[in-house]
Amino acid sequence: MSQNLDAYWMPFTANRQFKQSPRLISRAEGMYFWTPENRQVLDSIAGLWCVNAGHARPKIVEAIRQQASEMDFAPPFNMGHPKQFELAERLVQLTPPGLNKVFYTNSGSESVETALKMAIAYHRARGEGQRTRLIGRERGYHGVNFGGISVGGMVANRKMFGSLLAGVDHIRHTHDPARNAFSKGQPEHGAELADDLERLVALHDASTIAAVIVEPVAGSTGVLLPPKGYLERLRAICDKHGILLIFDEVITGFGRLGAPFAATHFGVTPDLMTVAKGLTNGCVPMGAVFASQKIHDTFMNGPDHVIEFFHGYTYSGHPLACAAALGTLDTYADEGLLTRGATMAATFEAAVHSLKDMPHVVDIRNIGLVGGIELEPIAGEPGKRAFSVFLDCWEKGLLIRTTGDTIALSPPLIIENKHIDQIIGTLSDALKRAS
Ligand code: PXG
Repeated sequence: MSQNLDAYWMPFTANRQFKQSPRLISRAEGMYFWTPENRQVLDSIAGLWCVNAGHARPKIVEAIRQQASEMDFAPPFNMGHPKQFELAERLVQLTPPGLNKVFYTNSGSESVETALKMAIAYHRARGEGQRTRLIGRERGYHGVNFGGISVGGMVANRKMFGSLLAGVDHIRHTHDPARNAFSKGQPEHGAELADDLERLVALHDASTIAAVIVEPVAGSTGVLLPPKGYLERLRAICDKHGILLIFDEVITGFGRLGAPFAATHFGVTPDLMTVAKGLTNGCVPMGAVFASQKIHDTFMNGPDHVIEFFHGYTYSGHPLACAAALGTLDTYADEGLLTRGATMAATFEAAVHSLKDMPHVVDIRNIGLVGGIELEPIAGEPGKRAFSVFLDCWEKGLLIRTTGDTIALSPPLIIENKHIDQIIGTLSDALKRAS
């Protein structure tokens, strides 16, 4: 390796391990990456749950190219550019009914901060300024900014960073392998875990709680599905107590479950929804918060010339991101990708569950085009076994993702049967070799 790797401090990476044996990718197309040495690697994780239409799609590439030459930047405050409005109009055609306002951000983490701030400010604007408490869920992942790690529930992402936001609490997670191991799709048991919110209402009083944030399907924390009836129950408890429900759809948005959003798939509509990733097919950083008309209108109450929501980013609705998102939505529409996952789900489910009897496998979970394969950890060395499978697959031309000892699969929605066969074949060989 002639390139100097010293200066770059890599995110969420074991830097020293990486720099001893670097893994570089330098080109991508369709379902594949290529290394600088031109070795082909199948992408079974859509980059990082984001390249839902596959890599280097012509309409997206062209949209970015054109926009870069037409207008590079437009100030987002007090000024607008046509594509911001066009994109918002297109997006609200896809969102569940009622979520018809779009606020732009640049990442999932920023979407989460924006939604949390909106929730608190909304209650204040309607005269319930004491509703400031935010409720997350154990094992939740909501990005890496302070609000997100405060409501998040992954200990490694929290413990190094001090006391975090005050006034946050967590409901229990829904992972219950004793009752639900090897469930296909939504597990049978655990709807009653939503009642844990009632416990926190009894403890803190509903009048202090602004919002609850959950991932409809948790990805980063190991592919955790909502038990049947759980999300409906959470929605009902929020309604009963005037608490806003926020769905973090950064991973589940844009076709991952076989419907445009998890909210669409499960038939449960939140008050606020956070997205990013698949919004631009991962091509240009962008996120968004979808808000209900009611929340939006509550802010529109002061004098006309006064800013209603003191929040926004220099790059909110960046022209390149808007162009990429429009090219992405065109590609999704042309190829029916936002529902293709539903067509492929049964084949994908059977393939993922065929790994059941492989060495070390203790649970398999799936929904739409998401698969989670959980391995028994090596005693005293959590994460090491799954990471060794990751390295083995990489050597054999397959990119997977691991979190703890769970292998997560989330392929581009253009996946075909031959790719599924390659993923399962490579993975099963690696599992047989894993110590
Ligand atoms: N919310 C959810 C539900 C996410 O999955 C974020 C927020 C933050 O998005 P940004 O764009 O700020 O990274 C995410 C991000 C993994 C993995 O391995 C997943 C994410 C990020 C890094 C790793 O599963 N999701």
